[in-house]
Amino acid sequence: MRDLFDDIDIDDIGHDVTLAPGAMLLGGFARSRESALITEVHAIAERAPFRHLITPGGHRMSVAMTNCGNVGWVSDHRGYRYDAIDPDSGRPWPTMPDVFVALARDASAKTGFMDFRPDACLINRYEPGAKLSLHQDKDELDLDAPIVSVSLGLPATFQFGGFKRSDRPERHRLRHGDVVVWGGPSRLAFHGVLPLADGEHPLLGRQRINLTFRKTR
Ligand code: MD6
Ligand code: FE
Repeated sequence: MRDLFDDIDIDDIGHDVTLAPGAMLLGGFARSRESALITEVHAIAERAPFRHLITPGGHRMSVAMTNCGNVGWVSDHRGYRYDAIDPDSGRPWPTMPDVFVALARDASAKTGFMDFRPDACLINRYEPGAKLSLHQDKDELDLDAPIVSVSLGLPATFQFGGFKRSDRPERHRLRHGDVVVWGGPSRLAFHGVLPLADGEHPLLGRQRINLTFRKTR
């Protein structure tokens, strides 16, 4: 029987790892911008607070979410969608900060996707125990654009699978400052995040923040 963590790459700290064709983990790529990123996350969360969305099936998500950009990802009993208005406030989502736009562009260019211009940034907040079940990101109209995913705070175990939910996913540790870029042949791969282990991060405390940048249309 396979041990729970036997396939985690523990040698990848600070290194770039190809996860699959079109998918790269850029180790520590966002580290040098950490304080500007965290300042902006706090400012966004003041205007559009983190909330636990309800899935169309009626479940409360353990991950709390907010957004910035022209549109934001929302879920309720009617389904998943991108909406220009924050349903909690009735106002547009906060503008995407320049430091976010530049990070998404720089990370995607390093992976070979030039001139990525996201119109949405979903911000996920994981507290100990929170998880994200295996899913595909397929609510975006433009599947030619990659997704850029930035990890801040506590480390998490990312599952990266195949194209069927039943394919056994690989596991990769995502640490503070790591960026995953994924597109092309990997764009519709299944992926998820295992329940967050408790811990204390010097900048963010007992939480992990994930930014995922998308071009939705
Ligand atoms: C997370 N990320 O890392 C959740 N989706 O907290 C995602 O769901 C994700 O990291 C598409 C591409 C990259 C990702
Ligand atoms: Fe996703």
